[in-house]
Amino acid sequence: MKVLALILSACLGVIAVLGAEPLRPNILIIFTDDQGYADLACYGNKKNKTPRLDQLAKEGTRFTSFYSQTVCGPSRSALLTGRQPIRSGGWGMPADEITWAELVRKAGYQTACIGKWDVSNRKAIIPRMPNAQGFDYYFGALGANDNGTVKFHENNEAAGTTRDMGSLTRLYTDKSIDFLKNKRDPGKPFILYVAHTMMHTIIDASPKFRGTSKGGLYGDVVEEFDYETGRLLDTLDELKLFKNTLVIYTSDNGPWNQDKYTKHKQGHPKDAIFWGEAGPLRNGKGSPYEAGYRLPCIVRWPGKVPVERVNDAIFATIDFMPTFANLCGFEVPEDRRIDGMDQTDLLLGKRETGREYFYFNRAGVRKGKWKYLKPDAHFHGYAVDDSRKKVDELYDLEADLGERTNLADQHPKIVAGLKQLMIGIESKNPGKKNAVKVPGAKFQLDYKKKGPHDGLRQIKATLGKDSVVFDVTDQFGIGGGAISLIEGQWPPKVLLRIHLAGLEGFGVTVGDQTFSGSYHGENSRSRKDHLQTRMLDAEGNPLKGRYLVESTGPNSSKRIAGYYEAEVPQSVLKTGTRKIDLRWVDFYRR
Ligand SMILES: [Ca+2]
Repeated sequence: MKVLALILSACLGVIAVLGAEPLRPNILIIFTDDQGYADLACYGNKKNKTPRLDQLAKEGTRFTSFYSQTVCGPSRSALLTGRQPIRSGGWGMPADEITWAELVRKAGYQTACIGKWDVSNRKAIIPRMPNAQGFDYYFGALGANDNGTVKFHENNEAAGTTRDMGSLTRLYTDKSIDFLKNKRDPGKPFILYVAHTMMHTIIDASPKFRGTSKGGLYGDVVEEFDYETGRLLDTLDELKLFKNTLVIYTSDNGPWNQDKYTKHKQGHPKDAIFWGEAGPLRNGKGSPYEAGYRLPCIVRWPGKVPVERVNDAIFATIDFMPTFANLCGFEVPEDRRIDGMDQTDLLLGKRETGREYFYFNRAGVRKGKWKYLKPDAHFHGYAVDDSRKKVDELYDLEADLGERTNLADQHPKIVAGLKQLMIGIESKNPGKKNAVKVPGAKFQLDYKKKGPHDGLRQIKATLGKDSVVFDVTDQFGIGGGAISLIEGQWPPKVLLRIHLAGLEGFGVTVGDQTFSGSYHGENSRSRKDHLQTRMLDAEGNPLKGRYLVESTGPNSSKRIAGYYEAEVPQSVLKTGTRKIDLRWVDFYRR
């Protein structure tokens, strides 16, 4: 029976490994420019008709707490690298940033970028252009279109100029279709990243759409984008790529809806309405209020992503890197801080929760329902809200999505906690200048000071070259504590050593996953939440049995020097979580 159990558990182990094989879908990212949270009918717009994107939402999941960034360049460096713009550089993204395109290409994918690049300072600097940053094929404009002109590049070569802004949505769609039909290698999965120039100033629609919507020229542009996106989706059907293609539609930042911006901008077609919709959200592009960052996001993957689902979990473009790593089968870079987390389970409907927090560039942070903005929160000039007092701001986004009632004075502890969280996020990234060097890490160790009993209780950290060991001692035997990473990144090996005589209860919570290292009997390894825990002597040699106690007579026993050891799975640490919570119970507690 014992042998059978062993074979069974070995088989389960094999099945688990097979189950973890990457799914390797094709991925199509459709990224609009400056399109607001509420520009689409399925996000509440009453004027614009967007049947194709509304249909896409029915065929997949519509996210309602999805965050990009607040302006173009930073939004793109964050999307491409999984790193906050304070690390990934925005318009000035350095050549040594690592994009998911570089990594997925090494994992056997073909990659293409069509449209607006905007992370090479709008210049033709070859090491910072798409081909050098992981894309096998590129066609588009390196910068924006503020002056009504766009210069194209095909791969690294200049490829003409246009002043016909109304032609761009169709052109980029045609180029995307051409990639799928004529340039794609059918032997490889692909990621196609389509970054439209519309609805960025100078807006325009093609003659077929101009003057046709109820939303003025801006509405025409939105409706043309919807139509062209439909044409691209039809191509997936036509090429039988519908089923195995994960489609992600979102926008780079919030809409134009500020007088300072829209009323002074020159050069639009006569009588153009230059105003996007943010629905219930405050402010717009360039602002750290919700309308600057929170964008529509629709994800479709037939048979995988739940249909007709609306989900309010916190999800962000920075999460694409670790999510693609899981789906496509590559490792995220370990020599630098990655801010994103793997959202595969959220996409696949295996969980409904997302990020614990989201950081607003040099402005604030949201954790759960609470959003904090610091007094000198960064706003781009046109987004400065003159009615804003420069004080700590705290909003309850569940009760007050429009960020109207500042609760900072009522909740000083929450404000203090969010400020502390921001300090951790904004801490210097030691890996950036010297990417080869493994950065140092700093931890904050907290244990429950007040328990039902007194006694020594502590957590000690020992940082090695590629590892960190946390030694937990507890004189009484029942306790808990937390390990927080406040600087740097988790080393490749994170070990917990619990110095108790008989570890009876042992819980480890990392992010939103809880593991049990408790004794579960022989079949413990088949438990999904099992954390393998070994019993070792003082020299680190494995010991058999269950307790660090040996019998010395009928009624006497003595303690064996040693400890219990468990390794925290890297898979959960890679999700970007920065905290490990611990609980322990000693069988021999006093
Ligand atoms: Ca933009």
